[in-house]
Amino acid sequence: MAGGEVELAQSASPGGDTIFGKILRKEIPAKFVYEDDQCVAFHDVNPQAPTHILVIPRKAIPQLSKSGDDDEQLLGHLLVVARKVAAQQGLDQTGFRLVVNDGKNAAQSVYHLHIHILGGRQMQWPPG
Ligand code: TR5
Repeated sequence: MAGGEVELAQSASPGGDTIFGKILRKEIPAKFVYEDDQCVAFHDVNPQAPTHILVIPRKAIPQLSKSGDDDEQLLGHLLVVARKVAAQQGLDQTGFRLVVNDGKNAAQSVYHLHIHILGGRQMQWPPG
């Protein structure tokens, strides 16, 4: 099955083949603020707010809609880490926004699941 082969290829190359895979494998540098056995968090290279950090799983899930029910613990863990990182950055005092872009209409540009943590300024709603 083609989908299965893609999954196998991704697990054969830890972190997958995206730019985030290279960051996970420390092949290119990033400003890490958090690491554990399931995920890492680092500063976005093109920040859209005074604080803009990405939380990404070590598992190469391309996007939220491609995650499985068996990823439930990992997905919850990413949110817990986002909460901890936001607090570490002092954003729990003022508020912050979490964003997960999924697919073309959401303008996802890197197909390795990531949660954006944005803070340090007043956000607007609705998002563009
Ligand atoms: O649009 P989506 O939700 O896919 O977000 C992808 C995010 O990855 C954007 O906010 C980019 O600015 C960010 N990005 C892209 C690169 C990159 C990065 N953040 C940190 N370091 C990066 N490197 C080294 N290279 C990138 N191409």
